[in-house]
Amino acid sequence: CERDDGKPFRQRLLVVANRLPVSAVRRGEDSWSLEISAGGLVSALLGVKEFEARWIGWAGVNVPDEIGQKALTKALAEKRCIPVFLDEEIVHQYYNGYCNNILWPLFHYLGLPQEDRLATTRSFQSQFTAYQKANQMFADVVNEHYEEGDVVWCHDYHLMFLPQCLKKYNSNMKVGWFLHTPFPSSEIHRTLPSRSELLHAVLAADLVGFHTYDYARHFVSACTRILGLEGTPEGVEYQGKLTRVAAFPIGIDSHRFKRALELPEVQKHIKDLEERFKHRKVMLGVDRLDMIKGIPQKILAFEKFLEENPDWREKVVLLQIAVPTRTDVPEYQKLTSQVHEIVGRINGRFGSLTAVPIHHLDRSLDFYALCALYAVTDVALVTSLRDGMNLVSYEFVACQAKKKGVLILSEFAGAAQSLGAGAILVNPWNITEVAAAIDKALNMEPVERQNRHKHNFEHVTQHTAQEWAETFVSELNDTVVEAQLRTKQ
Ligand code: ADQ
Repeated sequence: CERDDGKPFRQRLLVVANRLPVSAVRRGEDSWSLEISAGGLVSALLGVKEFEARWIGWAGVNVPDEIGQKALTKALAEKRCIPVFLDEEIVHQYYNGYCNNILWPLFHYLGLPQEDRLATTRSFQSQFTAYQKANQMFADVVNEHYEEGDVVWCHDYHLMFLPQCLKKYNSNMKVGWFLHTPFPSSEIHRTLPSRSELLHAVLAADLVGFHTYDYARHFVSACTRILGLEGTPEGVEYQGKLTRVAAFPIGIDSHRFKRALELPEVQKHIKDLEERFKHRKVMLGVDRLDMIKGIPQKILAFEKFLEENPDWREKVVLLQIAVPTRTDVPEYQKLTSQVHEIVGRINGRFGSLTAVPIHHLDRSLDFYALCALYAVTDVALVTSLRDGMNLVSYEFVACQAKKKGVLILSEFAGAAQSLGAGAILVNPWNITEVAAAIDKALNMEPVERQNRHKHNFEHVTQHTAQEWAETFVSELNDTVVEAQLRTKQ
């Protein structure tokens, strides 16, 4: 197998994530159409030239019949993807239940679901069992396709048991695990009934990675306090070996945004938007509609700003683009109505016959439209209550080479550690503080804007997604070699 430039690949890389980077739609008994869903992880790995990457994951559809499974496997193979087939019950218990109802809120400091605490506690054990079972199903598929020398990179909170399952099959497999969310303080992790099992399972990996040094430190503290293990600056001593624990901050493919902004169709889009909002400053929010993104808090802060600054009412607009996710979960449905209600109230209160202060869209935007929006924005508002990293803040900075707009960024997003010096950092729970930050951003002198932008732009263009992936995989290779040398000594 060869790379595009004709050189041989250094190694095979098996990327294991809950979802494959394609969505599958069934067109007939044995025919499928596939659509690539370009998320952050996909673009990160597309840029990795040294490794021949294969994806293993769930295709997001229930395929109960053998004919359908065979046809989908064949179609996916052309995209170097290998499916894990999960039935509806497993998806309900493992994905909707344990992953999204328990681990996701807990890792973002939102605790267990409030209204349904007792019901959740009762169903906890069956969801946890399904979680282990699903992880074993992923491990079976990885093991079936594994070849000696491959590197296996497991992703995210859905697959915390995977390193342990894989090492049981083959202790020589090179296994890394990376968490895309925060890892919370050990005091939060302690409340989880399966706290120890999850830590043991992750520690079976050779390398454990997080977006920030703080998350890595929380993980090591959880291992020392809950499991009584020895933590070192390098990681955790576990069963006679060192499990390396480190921070690997993700980035974006900034060139992709630069190239898009040069396209005539994107330039046209930019001109149209500039014409549409020519007498107003544009503020922008782009988020998945999720509790962790702090969308209601952001809008309330904007309301407070308008309340305190009547002169700005006709001169500023907030564009909030929110992609609906997990729409079948009642808590997410409630969040949607809450956001609609607040937006309606504020537009009724401060709008006029010719202009409304907030444009709220409940949908995803295509890549080019998103780039154009980033480019015309004066102030971006990222107010996550917690966020592993937050790539929207990076994407905004990448598209601001001309305008040099201001980023208001939550101190609880991982990105605050890398873009903190150029952004205005805020506590998203403090609406007065966020309103004051909006005021500061809209009135900022050009020289200060340029200096702040320069700092962030350098970071975003130098610490790319490709660098992130290559650093992780190289470190994983080195960790295994060092461990082998240590055992020989
Ligand atoms: P997410 O929670 O999905 O990712 P984020 O990092 O901001 O959050 O990435 C979202 C991606 O979706 C961005 O590429 C953005 O452009 C896109 N997107 C969001 N809203 C959109 C819209 N309305 N239309 C079109 N595209 C939209 C998780 C973690 C993060 C972590 C990433 C990567 O929660 O903290 O940064 O993984 O590790």
